[in-house]
Amino acid sequence: MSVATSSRKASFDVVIIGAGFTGLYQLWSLRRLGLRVLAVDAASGVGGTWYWNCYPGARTDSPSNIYQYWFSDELLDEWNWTQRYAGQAESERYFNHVADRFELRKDIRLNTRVESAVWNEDASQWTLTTDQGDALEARFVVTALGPLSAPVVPPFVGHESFAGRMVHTARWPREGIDLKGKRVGVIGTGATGIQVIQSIAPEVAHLSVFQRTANYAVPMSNPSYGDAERAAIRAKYPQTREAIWTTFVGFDEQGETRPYFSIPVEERRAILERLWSDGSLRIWVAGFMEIFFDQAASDEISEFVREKIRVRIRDPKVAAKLVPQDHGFGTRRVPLENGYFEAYNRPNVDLIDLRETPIERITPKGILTSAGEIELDVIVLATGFDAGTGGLTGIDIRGRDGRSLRQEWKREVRTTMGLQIHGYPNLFTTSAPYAPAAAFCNAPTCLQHQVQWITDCIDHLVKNQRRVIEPAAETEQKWLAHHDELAAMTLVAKTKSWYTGARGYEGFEVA
Ligand code: NA7
Repeated sequence: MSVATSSRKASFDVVIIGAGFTGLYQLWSLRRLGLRVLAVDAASGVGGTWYWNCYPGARTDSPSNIYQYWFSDELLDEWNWTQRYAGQAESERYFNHVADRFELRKDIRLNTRVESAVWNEDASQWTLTTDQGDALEARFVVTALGPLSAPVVPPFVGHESFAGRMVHTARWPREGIDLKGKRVGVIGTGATGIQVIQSIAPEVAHLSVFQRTANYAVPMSNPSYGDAERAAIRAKYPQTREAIWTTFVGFDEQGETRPYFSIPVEERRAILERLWSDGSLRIWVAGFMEIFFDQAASDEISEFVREKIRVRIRDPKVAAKLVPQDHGFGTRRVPLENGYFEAYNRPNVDLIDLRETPIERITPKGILTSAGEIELDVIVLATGFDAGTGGLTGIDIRGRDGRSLRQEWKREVRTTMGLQIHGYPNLFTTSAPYAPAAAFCNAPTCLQHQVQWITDCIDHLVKNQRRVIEPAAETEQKWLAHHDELAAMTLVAKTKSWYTGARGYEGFEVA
């Protein structure tokens, strides 16, 4: 049961917006300080990403022994992951278990979307209004909106004219959609599109994949776990817990320390083979750091991955379209896959390369590209999210002197370490832009780190009777300059992707 809402006005020490991975942990942490805390979520269940993304094939790309909370040994002992990479249903069950186990639900208000948050200078507090008519007063606000929670629906001409069913993957109906025997089009081949495509290809009558940018992907090895495997994993929890805080992106391995080109070519190849056969993201984030910095190393490693992909696709013309050529391996988010490239060997699957034949419009019957109309019963939009910013700008946030975050971020996105924003006192943000942890980090590790920092900060303020905290403009400026200086050294910053906030950049998006 969530909090009863008979009175629409209520006061709290902290209101947390979001009851997903971050929000649940933030609620648990702040409640332990003895504070009055409320978490609010638009969904009808907890779990955030794992509540909303119930499309076919949805699964984590982080191993279950890492994609979890570390704050409770009892929880670590009692929760039994059934496989290396948990599917959406298992992840959602985990968050529901956490909410029950730690009696979090009594301080969670579901089915409630925060519409605005206004800072009151005289009272040094925030007032939040919701779509349920609440006015929630809070000294501190923590946004736990997730980096990828505001789905992007590209403004294709004729969008509303489609007579079939059109659905974004992050708004997949919880009762599912029967795709058997249907003609389905999937737009988008990021991590989500890849999972959908490989999952539905065998069941649909025909699948048309609309690809704008070809993606690298690594084959996932996803063994089931029995008691023996779980015992072995649990025995390593103390080391794992230690390791994730110290590695490059929050996984449990650091990777090669020797410079890439100091290693003989045969040995380099052998290391890449070993990393590849692990069936995980190790080859990306626990292999060679040079893929992020050194063009020559990036070229060699990218070619290794291209070879691996190419041999799995029967038709060389299709392979030429599916094998990425325009960016280096690992400069965009690398998905794991399971039979994705083989899906294109099926007679019922077609690849439409939007760089050759762009989408002109959506029609009542399907999608019209420059090569003609493709008739469809269902269009699946796997077109991603307004990453980092979308959750925050979806709320009308008014800081000191009535300034609007939405308006300010239209001009320039700014934060101080992704944790606070100048002009918005007592507002703490998680998974926000410019955090060291914003995107290029295993989210669960870095989000837990952010929650711990915010908890310590609020604890400090309360204990020391300090009412307000806000980064100074000069501090923010220094942080942004430091961030940009480091980012500019990477190949990631030179590549268009949701990491760098790029969207609709190919010039053929029909607005
Ligand atoms: P992504 O990775 O942002 O992928 C979105 C996909 O949709 C990508 O292939 C885009 O092509 C494509 N897209 C977006 N807009 C258009 C238009 N207008 N026309 C054609 N194609 C389009 O989102 P995902 O949901 O797959 O993954 C998000 C993260 O969730 C993932 O990285 C994991 O961390 C979990 P593009 O590549 O931009 O050319």
